Amino acid sequence: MQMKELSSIIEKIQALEDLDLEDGMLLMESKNLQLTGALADYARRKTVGDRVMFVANCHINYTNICTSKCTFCAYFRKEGQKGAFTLTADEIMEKAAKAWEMGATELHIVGSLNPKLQFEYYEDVLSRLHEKYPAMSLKAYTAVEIAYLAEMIGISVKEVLLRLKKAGLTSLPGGGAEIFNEETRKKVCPHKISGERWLEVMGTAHSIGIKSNATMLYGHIETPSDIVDHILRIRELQKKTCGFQAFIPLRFHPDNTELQKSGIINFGPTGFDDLKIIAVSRLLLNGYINNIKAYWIMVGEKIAQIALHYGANDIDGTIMEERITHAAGGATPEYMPKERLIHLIKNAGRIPVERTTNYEVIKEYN
Ligand code: V47
Repeated sequence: MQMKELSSIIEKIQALEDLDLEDGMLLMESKNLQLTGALADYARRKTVGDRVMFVANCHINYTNICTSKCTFCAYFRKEGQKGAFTLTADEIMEKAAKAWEMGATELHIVGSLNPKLQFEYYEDVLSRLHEKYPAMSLKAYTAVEIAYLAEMIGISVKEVLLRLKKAGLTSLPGGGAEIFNEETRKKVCPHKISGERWLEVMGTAHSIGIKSNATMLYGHIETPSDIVDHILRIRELQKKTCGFQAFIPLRFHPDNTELQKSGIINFGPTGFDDLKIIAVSRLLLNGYINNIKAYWIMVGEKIAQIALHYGANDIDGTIMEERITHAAGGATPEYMPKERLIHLIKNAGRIPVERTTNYEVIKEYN
């Protein structure tokens, strides 16, 4: 596809008009990555300028015992299986103490659907953390975990969220969205809540003042139209709630997953795919969700840096510990010191800005 074929899109982007499904498909099918990237870079500059955000954060995965058994996941274990674990609240406090010492301002706490854990555990973890470290934000529990808790104890999603907010919850991470298309979702996560339900939980969170992120898992069996559809459904909800703070495309890692073991998928996405998805995300969401994250843990340091010229304006953070990608063959380190994040951003010609979870500026590194 040459420049001429993208010309209708160029005009729309210049006029700051919304791109639709057809425009998204044109972009997805184009092999003109440089032009797509240049358009996304233009859109990024128009809305957020040259600042690139990062956060001093620490991921804590509290359990890997899960009933969901998603075919793209290498992280989960069955109860009693080798490698299964659940952290106690004390163990989580120890990890938080280390993160605090290392300068973290955010804890990203995500687990799985573990039937042995009572609701009090989730509340207790947040309230103990919040009491001891009130200055650290608690970005915890995906929409999938929230829906699971509501069902488990028979109360509404809103009540679950209100109780967790009271205990210290700051915001929700964007995990569990995977891919919304019903047919594809049935194959990659048949036991997980539907895409509609995921969006409903997020809408409820936004309605009571809890911001969240949104993600999309790409590079498995989804089609280009699944990608465009997924992003546009997120944009639709954002038009109503304005509650999403960032969009994070998650690069599928195939090692040790059912999708790979069954021979359905042999390879993960290429560098071309990674940059294309970042650019398309920026172009479809621009003006609605203005923070597009290049998650270095999944795309790698080099692509994450280059993605800053393809529409991304956020590079996530220091992370410190990561299990989900690494269980599936992720080869990046688990920790990136702040100084290195700053170096990567500056070296790409951008202005590093340390942010809070809710995108307030902590410090600009000029
Ligand atoms: O929901 C699972 C994905 C997600 C694999 O909100 C996999 O700031 C790749 O949501 N290959 C969890 N991905 C991670 C996540 C996240 C990460 C960083 C920042 C934020 C944020 C959210 O990881 C899961 C699932 O979509 N995942 N298995 C895999 N094999």
